[in-house]
Amino acid sequence: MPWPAADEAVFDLIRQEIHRQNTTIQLIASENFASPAVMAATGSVFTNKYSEGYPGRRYYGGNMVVDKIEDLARDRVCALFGADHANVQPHAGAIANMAVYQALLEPGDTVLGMSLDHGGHLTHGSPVNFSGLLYRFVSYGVTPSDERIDLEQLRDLALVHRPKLIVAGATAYPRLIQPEPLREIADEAGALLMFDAAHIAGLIAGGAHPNPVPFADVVTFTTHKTLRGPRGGAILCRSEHAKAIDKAIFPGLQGGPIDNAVAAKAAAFAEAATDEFADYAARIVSNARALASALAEHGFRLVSGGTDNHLLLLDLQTFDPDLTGKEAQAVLDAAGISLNKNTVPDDPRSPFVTSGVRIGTPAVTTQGMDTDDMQTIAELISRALRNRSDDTAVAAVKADAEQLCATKPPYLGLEPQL
Ligand code: DSN
Repeated sequence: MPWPAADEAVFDLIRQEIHRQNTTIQLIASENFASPAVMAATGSVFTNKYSEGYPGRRYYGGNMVVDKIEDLARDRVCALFGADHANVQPHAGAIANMAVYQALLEPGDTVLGMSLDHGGHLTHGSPVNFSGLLYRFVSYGVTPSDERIDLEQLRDLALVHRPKLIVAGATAYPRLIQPEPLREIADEAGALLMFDAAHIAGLIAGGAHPNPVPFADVVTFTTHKTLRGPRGGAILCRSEHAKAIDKAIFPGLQGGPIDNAVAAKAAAFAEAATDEFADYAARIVSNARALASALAEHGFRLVSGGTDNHLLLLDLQTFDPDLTGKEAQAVLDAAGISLNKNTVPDDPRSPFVTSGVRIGTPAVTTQGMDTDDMQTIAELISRALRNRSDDTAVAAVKADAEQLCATKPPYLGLEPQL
């Protein structure tokens, strides 16, 4: 076939990104390194197919193989989490959440969600997001004393506002979320319960965190975070909601599914069902705990005092009142450590500046780093931030970060493929 020659401009940038991922430390809590099987499925010929509809009910021809891959993905994810029904077509977590709202709510309905600055997500009712614009969200948060979800406040709000839906789940909350008390509150208030498990889906699949599926009406998640699959979303629900959820995704919100992503999701769901993955999920948590204690020893304050999951939130205000999350992120980028600025509960600074940073261990755990490496990473973070006005000191941290990564590079020898 007369294919065009490899596009060197694009391939050169792919090589640069492979180099960046191999030589710097990836601590963004929502990122991971996908496996060769997931990468191969993502880059497969399923990218060429259009398949609006669902297996056995498509609008276009030629979907005999696509039907099998989507059925495989649905069966595998239902078995993984013990769910009645799955929709594996959402292009992203935000669209999965949007579909649940479209399926279960009318515009203007009242919903309870965790506020963004206490660890929630934009789609949990932020006023600048479709969720806050279309629905009447009421926010719950964490207690000022222990910075854990304030279940008493949540219950009071639920009984006063009588929401149609309670949204659980978070993007920057370092503690375990027990689904059972949330179900009890939802039942008491006559509300449905949605659990957004985007961040912790891999921890749940690996048995490190409780499974919300038996307690929630609907569970949404992304497949690329702790679950270590391709970019995308998925929805699990009780059978009674299956029709409405499927209809909300297609034709409600999306056209054709991204079938190469569906194939890669199927690959990731099989990987997540293995004993090796359960061991991986446990190591994500033990690494996060080790990193949290080491950072505390270096003088950082941890929101809620530590972590039970894959992430920790550093409140920089006591470490150095002049250091913003924005500056810390920039300094650490220069030092070969990638993480993100993040608001801390009741942050006096804006979400673009912030007083904290969020740090996650899913990616470094995938590349084989252990609790000793977490001590090293804590030392590198501390050294870079303490010496942030000294370019030579920051460059020395970058060299040390590169040396650490060289012991466990995630993508050794990887080359872009034609
Ligand atoms: N961007 C994701 C995260 O980092 O948590 C949430 O959508």
